[in-house]
Amino acid sequence: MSDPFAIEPYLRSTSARVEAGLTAVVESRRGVAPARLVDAMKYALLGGGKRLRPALVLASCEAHGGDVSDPSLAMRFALAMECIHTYSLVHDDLPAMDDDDLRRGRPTVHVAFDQATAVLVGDGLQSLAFAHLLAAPEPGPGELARLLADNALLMVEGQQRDIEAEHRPLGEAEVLTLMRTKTGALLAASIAGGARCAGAAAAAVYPVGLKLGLAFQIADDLLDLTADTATLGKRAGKDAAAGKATLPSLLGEQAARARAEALLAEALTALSPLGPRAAALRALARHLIDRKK
Ligand code: GRG
Repeated sequence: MSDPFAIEPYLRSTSARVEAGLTAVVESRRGVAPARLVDAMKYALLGGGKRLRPALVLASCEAHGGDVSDPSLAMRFALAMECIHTYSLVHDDLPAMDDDDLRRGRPTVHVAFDQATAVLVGDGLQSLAFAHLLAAPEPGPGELARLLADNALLMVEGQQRDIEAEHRPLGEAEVLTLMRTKTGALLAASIAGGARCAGAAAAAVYPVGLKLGLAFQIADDLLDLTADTATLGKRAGKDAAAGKATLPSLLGEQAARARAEALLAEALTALSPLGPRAAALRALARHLIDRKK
């Protein structure tokens, strides 16, 4: 049975709220920090991006019966999460890493500004994420900050695995570890953190988030093979050209797609006891692998 929840309007409305919040977070440095850095952080944070991680935070909090209003702890965590994710994209695009000139349909930060500024934008966004989260008046930001820090660290470790994989072939188990850390960690932390904001145990939800994180990365690897640069807003076909080990390259496209579907089905089964208030989370979970960009 298909879920009747309309995911596109939900994403449009959460994105609008998240973008207003991100604007306020970065503008809080206006007049304090050098204007060029504030402008570059704002350029990185706004003007594109699907905002899937903040949407997962909010949908997971809602699914567990929590408050997702604009001044809530969940929104604070969602904004911190998007700052961390954006920092990782800015650094990943640098010439020393993936050397990309296009991101979210626009020139990357080091192209629009310069490399030193892009390094500082990433560093600044990371600090801003924790400063914003830890300024919460509600109890509990410390635990969420720990969750965010642990998973941001896993992401960095995953990035190192990815770099090392350019020089040697990986087996399936190693590819899965790479995917779990580089990509899965932040998605899992989004779902676990959202649940925590509602008073649920983050550890109970994290494994479901990891399944969805893996499914998301498989979908991303398939899109890299099948979608075009204009649709993706980033250069398509780069992973295959670089000979990167991905699940589609190891198993073939069909088997990889089937794996993503199986992971989604397992996650949806785990979420089913949450009932109707998890409709947005379930629809988002499906969207992670059905998306076209
Ligand atoms: C440089 C510390 C450091 C980490 C980099 C996120 C990352 C780790 C690298 C980006 C390259 C990549 C393909 C990562 C896998 C995760 C992923 C698909 C990120 C893109 O996420 P989306 O599609 O992006 O949610 P938007 O732009 O929509 O926010």
